[in-house]
Amino acid sequence: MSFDHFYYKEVRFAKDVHTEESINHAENEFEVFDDDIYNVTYPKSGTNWMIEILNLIKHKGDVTKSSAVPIHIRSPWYETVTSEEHIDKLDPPRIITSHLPHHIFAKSYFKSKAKIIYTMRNPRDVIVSLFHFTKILSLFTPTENFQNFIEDFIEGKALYGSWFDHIKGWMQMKDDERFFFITYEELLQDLRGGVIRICKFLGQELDDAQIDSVVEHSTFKSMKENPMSNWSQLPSDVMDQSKGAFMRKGISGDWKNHFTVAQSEYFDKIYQEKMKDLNMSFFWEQSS
Ligand code: PPS
Repeated sequence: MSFDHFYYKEVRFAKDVHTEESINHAENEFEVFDDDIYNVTYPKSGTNWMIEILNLIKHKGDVTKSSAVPIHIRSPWYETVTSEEHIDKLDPPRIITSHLPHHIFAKSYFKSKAKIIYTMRNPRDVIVSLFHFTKILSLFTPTENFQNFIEDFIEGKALYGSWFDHIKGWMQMKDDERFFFITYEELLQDLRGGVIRICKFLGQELDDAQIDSVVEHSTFKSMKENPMSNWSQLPSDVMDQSKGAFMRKGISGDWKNHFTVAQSEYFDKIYQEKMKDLNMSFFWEQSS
């Protein structure tokens, strides 16, 4: 997986999107407020979907903001070099996004009452989604070699490092009352149920019509058609969507169209080895 990168605490970051200073600031200097809400994910796991859901919940289903403000400005990735100006303009409660692993996350978070929503996705589908993403985002040098791509992913050479370490790191917080986790697949299966659970976690009381609106405007179709959510506002020299859409398929199991049987068996073996010390079972382990 080829992109101009540097390492910070053994995790790969992208030059230009991040700098040593921006990551150091995110880890050591960023001030977390008690009423903040953090949307944390490994890349390609449903980050934007959760931004849409959380912002719609915050505004009780009202779409004024989500149809006027680009998604990365509604909930900036706080570790990136360009986030500060957008974060400074957020109304409370701030909904802030991050792909940072647990060991680099804002130190001030751990002394705060702020909440985290952590969304996970079948890593095989994460690989496929990322593989296509590298073709449209200019910071990557795309490859056609899917086998190498899988190997790089397994070895933690992707942007933001190892998926396995990300999950295991954040799952240390699974019993913390400030931490809520959900999977992309659960949202696909029952979006309304997921929205209700998130509202409960956030202590947000929405009536049925407001919940309906959150659901309606956070479907794949609505987000794909919303220019403020489909990244079409970005110049094509940064993200070239003539080569493929950011809102690509939005399904579970597309990995079956990309992995050979041998690749699938190889990945399963590594997955079992790497995840064996985490005493949890995930949705995709039954369904894949
Ligand atoms: S990023 O670049 O890391 O922030 O990407 P991220 O948002 O985490 O993941 C992008 C994938 O999520 C899909 N997506 C959705 N699926 C279902 N419903 C909704 N509403 C939705 N919004 C985004 C998006 O299509 C990418 O997955 P793939 O498999 O590539 O389609």
